[in-house]
Amino acid sequence: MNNNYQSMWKNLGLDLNAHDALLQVLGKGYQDIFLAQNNRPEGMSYFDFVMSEVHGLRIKELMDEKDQGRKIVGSYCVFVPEELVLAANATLVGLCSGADFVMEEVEKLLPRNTCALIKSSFGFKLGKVCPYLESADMIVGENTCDGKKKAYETLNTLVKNLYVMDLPQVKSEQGKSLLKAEYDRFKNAMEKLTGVSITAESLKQAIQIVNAKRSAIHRLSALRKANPVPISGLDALLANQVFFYDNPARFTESVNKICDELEKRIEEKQGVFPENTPRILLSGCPMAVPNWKLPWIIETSGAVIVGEESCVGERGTRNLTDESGQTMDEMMKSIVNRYFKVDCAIFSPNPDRLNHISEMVETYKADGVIHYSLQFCQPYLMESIPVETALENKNIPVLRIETDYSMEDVGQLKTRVEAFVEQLT
Ligand code: BJ8
Repeated sequence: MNNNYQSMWKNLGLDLNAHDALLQVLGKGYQDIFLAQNNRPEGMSYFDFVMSEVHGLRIKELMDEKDQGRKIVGSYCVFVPEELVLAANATLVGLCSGADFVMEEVEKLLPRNTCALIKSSFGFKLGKVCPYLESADMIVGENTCDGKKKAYETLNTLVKNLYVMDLPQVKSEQGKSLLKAEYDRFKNAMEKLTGVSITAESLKQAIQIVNAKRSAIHRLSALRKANPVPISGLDALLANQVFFYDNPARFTESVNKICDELEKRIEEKQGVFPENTPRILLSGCPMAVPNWKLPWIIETSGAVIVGEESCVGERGTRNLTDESGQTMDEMMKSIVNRYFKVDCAIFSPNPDRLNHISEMVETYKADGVIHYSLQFCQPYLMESIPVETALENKNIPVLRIETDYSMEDVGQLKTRVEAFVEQLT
């Protein structure tokens, strides 16, 4: 990565040596996992570029935005509505992290049996290696699982700009009212942060921008129904991950460009893997960059991933916000309606998720489901059992995986995944 960024990283307070080490690992992982794939769509070169500059050019762009008075908001959850951030003339970036860092330091603040996603976010803060976190003018936490809820209390002692959003845990009318009240409070907080009043016009425009981004991802997902599949699950996951970092309009354009290419590939029956390769639906916890371990194992074990039932995937992008509202009240209501449908495992009960998994199996013609939970993630580990039962009742093969960010279990996971794939052929 360009040496010119060193002073920018230094000004952000990063630990340059540790950060260099992280970039090296990231670069090597990307090379071995993504660039080693065959038959990739040409359009993926855009995402290769984005990833090569994910701590460079993109951060420089954010810094330029800040110089022009725009605020940067960081978030750990898909419940933080990008529409309200954009309407207040700010930029939203994802902060979840997918790699272990300074674990000894992290475990002084968090119990060992905390999920890797939370620990990793702390590691990136304590190790001073995340330019997104350091450039954020506001960091939004949310009361979702117990791990996150309690971790934000500790994070609040490490950062000066944490805002915690309360979220419902039940899909009831009271639950919806709580979400509405919290989105109203967040709207006020955004206006206070930026000094910009959100108007019906700016909100409508923001809704359209975010809908366009989600629609592009819907288009990409739909193309994965084809046999042979025109894009690998790894590359599709990457697009879903970049969704959280990139400039929204540029992202939309780039994904649509890839879709044009994939449509041609489908016409020509050109796939990344041979026709009739076993098709896997991946379901469970979100996968943040650079957590590519399991998808890489699956796609080097004779199968292709055709969909992600995950917040970095279809759970996060499934629904669009109704664009017909004209007044602020109508639009706020549409936003609440849209987000209230997100079926995160923190909700109880959560039957929609089970239905969506079955629906996705049919839509993407999956031969089997791999359910992925991070170790110590109670919501998704608990739900993995009813998910397995429901799918097995429909004669859909399921493999339940529980893992973390370390590479220690790669051999063991590969053996289990290969045996599962074998059973699908
Ligand atoms: S809406 S899935 S992005 S909360 S893996 S930290 S659940 S113990 S990430 Fe999530 Fe929002 Fe829900 Fe989606 Fe807790 Fe589990 Fe860790 Fe998790």
